[in-house]
Amino acid sequence: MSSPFKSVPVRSSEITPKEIYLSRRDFIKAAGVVAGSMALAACAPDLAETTPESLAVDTGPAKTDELGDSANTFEEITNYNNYYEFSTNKEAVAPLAKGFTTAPWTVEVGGLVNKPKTFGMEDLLSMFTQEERIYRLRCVEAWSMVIPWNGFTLASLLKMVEPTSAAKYVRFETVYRPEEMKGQGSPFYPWPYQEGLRLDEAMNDLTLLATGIYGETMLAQNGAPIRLVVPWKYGFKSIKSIVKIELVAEKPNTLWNTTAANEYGFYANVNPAVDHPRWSQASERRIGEISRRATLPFNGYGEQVASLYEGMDLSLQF
Ligand SMILES: Nc1nc2c(c(=O)[nH]1)N[C@H]1C(S)=C(S)[C@@H](COP(=O)(O)O)O[C@H]1N2
Ligand SMILES: [Mo]
Repeated sequence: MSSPFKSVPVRSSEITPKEIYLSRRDFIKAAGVVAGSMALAACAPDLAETTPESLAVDTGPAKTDELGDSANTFEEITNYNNYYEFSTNKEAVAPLAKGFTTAPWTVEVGGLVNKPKTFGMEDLLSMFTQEERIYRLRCVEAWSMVIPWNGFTLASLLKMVEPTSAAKYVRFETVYRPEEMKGQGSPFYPWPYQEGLRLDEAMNDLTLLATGIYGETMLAQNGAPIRLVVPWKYGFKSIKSIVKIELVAEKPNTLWNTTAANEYGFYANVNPAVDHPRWSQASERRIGEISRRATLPFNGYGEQVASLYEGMDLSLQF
């Protein structure tokens, strides 16, 4: 019926700022200057006034994932986003999300657990070890990035609330705040955004609750203050701005599965052998690269997660 993940033409007024600072970044690279606010101020004082906040972030030495792929830049990660609550236009999300209220914030964890608890963001940041995880993110639309997240494992949170033996799935819910998120006025989607995982997927050590990127507090466009990251699944599983986590007995509904069940499955494991009904999933465009690269089964994380799906027909798990 509706057309999920439609590509919206980008107006030049939206492209311009990005073009400016991307080319500035190239200039900085070419000049062999370490990206940092001091260096920028010294090299390009005339442009300093228009410098987006993000450029002041010192991303430190180059980061790579375990396959040797370079992390995308902070600018790329924070200016090309899927977040339908704000916009269906990836370049428009960052400006629209500016000023979104992320504090105070609580995450209610309950359902089939012995010790339900509502956590304040401060608790989540202090009670759980925050680590860096450099993961590939593969969108179902066939673009990808490498993102250095900061966060903690979902498993550590779930262990604290003690799921009962009846709990088989985990359901996640994004904040519902249509005053601040104009996209939630769209009648085409069943708001609030919901997602779900099987309990063993949720307990896998790769599954992260992310609170930061490049060591900086998460920005609104990336799902501040806390979002899920499931790196072996298509990006839409990695739900943003979570306010509720519920342990349940039945497979939960998800926004995308409800919207177009034939296009977006519950499992949504990255699988180059199973095409989306409207496009190939065999290859992808890594943001910042010119030629396409092959998509890897389970997005390259098969060693850690393939055993979760033993006996399942993966050709059906689009
Ligand atoms: N609440 C919510 N979560 C969401 C989305 C969304 O529209 N709303 N988009 C998803 C999709 S399709 C992708 S690819 C990733 C993008 O994450 P990023 O913008 O941080 O790269 O977020 C996912 N989580
Ligand atoms: Mo996506």
